[in-house]
Amino acid sequence: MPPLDCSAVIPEPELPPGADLLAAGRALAKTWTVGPSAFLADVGESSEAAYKRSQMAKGRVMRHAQIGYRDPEKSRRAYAEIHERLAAAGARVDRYGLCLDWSMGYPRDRRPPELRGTGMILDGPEAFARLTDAAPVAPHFGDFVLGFPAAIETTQAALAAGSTAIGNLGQYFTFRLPGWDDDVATTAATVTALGLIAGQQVEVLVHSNLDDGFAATLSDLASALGAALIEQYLVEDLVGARVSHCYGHHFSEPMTRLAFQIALARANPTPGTMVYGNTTSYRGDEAANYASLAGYLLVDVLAQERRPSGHAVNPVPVSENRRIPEIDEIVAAQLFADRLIEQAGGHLPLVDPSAAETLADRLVAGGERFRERTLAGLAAAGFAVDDPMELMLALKRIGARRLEALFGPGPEDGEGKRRPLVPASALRELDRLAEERLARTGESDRALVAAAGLTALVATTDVHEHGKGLVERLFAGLGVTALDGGVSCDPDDLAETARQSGADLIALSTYNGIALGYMAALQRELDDRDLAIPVLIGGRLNQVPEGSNTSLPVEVGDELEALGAIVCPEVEDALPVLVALARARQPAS
Ligand code: B12
Repeated sequence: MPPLDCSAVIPEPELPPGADLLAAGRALAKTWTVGPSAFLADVGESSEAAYKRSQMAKGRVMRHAQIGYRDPEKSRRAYAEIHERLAAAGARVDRYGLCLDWSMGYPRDRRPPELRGTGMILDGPEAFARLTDAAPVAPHFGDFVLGFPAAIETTQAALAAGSTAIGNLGQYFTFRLPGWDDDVATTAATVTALGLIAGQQVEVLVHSNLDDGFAATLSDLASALGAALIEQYLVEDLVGARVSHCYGHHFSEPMTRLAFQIALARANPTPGTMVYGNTTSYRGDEAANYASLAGYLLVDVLAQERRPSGHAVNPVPVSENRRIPEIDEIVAAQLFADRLIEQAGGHLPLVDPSAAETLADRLVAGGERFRERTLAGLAAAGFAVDDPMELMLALKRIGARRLEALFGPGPEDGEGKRRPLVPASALRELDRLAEERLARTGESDRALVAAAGLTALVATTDVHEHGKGLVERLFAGLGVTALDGGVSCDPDDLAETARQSGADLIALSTYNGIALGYMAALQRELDDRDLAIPVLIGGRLNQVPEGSNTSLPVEVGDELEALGAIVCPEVEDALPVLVALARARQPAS
């Protein structure tokens, strides 16, 4: 791993100073303050953090639900209806994670209409307030606010609508908006918005979903905890606000899930926003997904009963691996959670937490080591680690994998990698899936493909990169060279890399409900370059139709095929294409 070169990472002769951006944000706090909300009025608290502390003291397990439909009226209906139906059944949802569409990340006057995804689009502060007014549930604007070019305007609207938990710092580090390359503007907007939050008269939590950020791609859970500690240094020491962490999507093993909760609560005593559902375990039909739901939720409930950390538990609806869940499905999952919490009562004495406590010790020690080594290593390489603007930009540009290779807490293995102190389950799961799928392929096909020396360009249209990781693992097992076409790659860049690399095929993974528009643009770019190579496409191949009155996405596989793509519902569906390419390469005899 080459040492860090500060001028290569930040070649700009000058960056806007972090102190000036924070001051500008604090100045905005004179006019943009936390507005009234149905939630704060109902619970009689000044902030969600204060409410969380009071519920923790009572030992009550709080609940989170995620909502956000393309149609703002449907989102408003969901806000009211879920609360009302649960209240009628004697249950309560404490907070809503409000899922803005990714196109809301662009400044309002530069939002590209063709890039509208599956999420909610709110047109200005009044629309934010109309939504949060609909029921006494804490509004958490957790996605596509902090970390994006529009961070200042969306933070202003979220505060005015009474939100006192705003995120998502994790997304800053890993998400990229299509066609937007100005990461200096994104960082400056985010630091200013952080100043605006720090300048509030009431406590506003800076939310960060670790799984949206570096944690999804780090191989060591101790590094993931270290990433939380680096964010804590950034938000608390440099900005003067409080950071509140969420984790959970990728935490499939009960032991590490519990250990991480213990470790995080020790490292950061600020109440957590929510513990996310273990959504990566949702692979089957709804009945199978109910087993996954019960499995992770029981761990989360017991964790909160043992040692409340403020995280609301999140019963994710069982349809979520197919598409955004309907209102009925959210209500069903919440009612399931309500009964599970009731039934969890007698379980605690059955649990011996000593192994999880020991693992938590290792996570905290490793996490602290990662933070110390990263900050010291960056400072030694010449980065101004006391300037939030420069520190954030440096971390984002260097990226999780390189930071872990350079400063990770585990010992080096002699081949440029580190042995994880506590291996992350998500990456091991991909290894297992690839082995299982490889075992299903026929011996003769494998031999044919391996002999052909094929090269594939593998890329994603958005942040989801596990599909890409699986394709790369499968291709490695089949003897196909997988070139890295990048994550969140624009169609013109992908076509150009295909031309320059001479790849035999493109393997594209996409999840954000923009597959059709992306494929059409990619095809145009390939045509412009006279490239006629197969494009294999997999992931979540759906889109919200224009003018849809349900806001739910529909499958677009047939339309993708009409555009010339080879649709692959499963990763092994790539095999016939590889076999055909290999046959075409054989001598005519
Ligand atoms: C993990 C995950 C994430 C992680 C991604 C981490 C990472 N670095 O990769 C995080 C937490 C960051 C994330 C973020 C978001 N996510 Co997400 N995420 C998922 C989740 C849980 C799993 C997807 C996954 O990785 N599966 C693992 C792969 C290996 O398995 P698979 O998907 O079944 O793929 C199979 C095939 O499709 C095939 N395959 C896949 N790709 C390819 C490519 C080729 C060439 C081939 C041959 C085959 C192939 O291989 C697999 C096995 O056969 C799904 C829900 C679910 N349970 O599926 C939601 C989901 C995909 N996410 C979704 C959304 C909306 C988002 C967000 C917009 C949410 C938000 N508001 O922040 C953001 C995305 C922001 C952005 N900028 O893009 C939606 C998509 C909605 C839709 N299209 O209908 C889903 C379906 C959840 C939902 N119901 O809301 N997410």
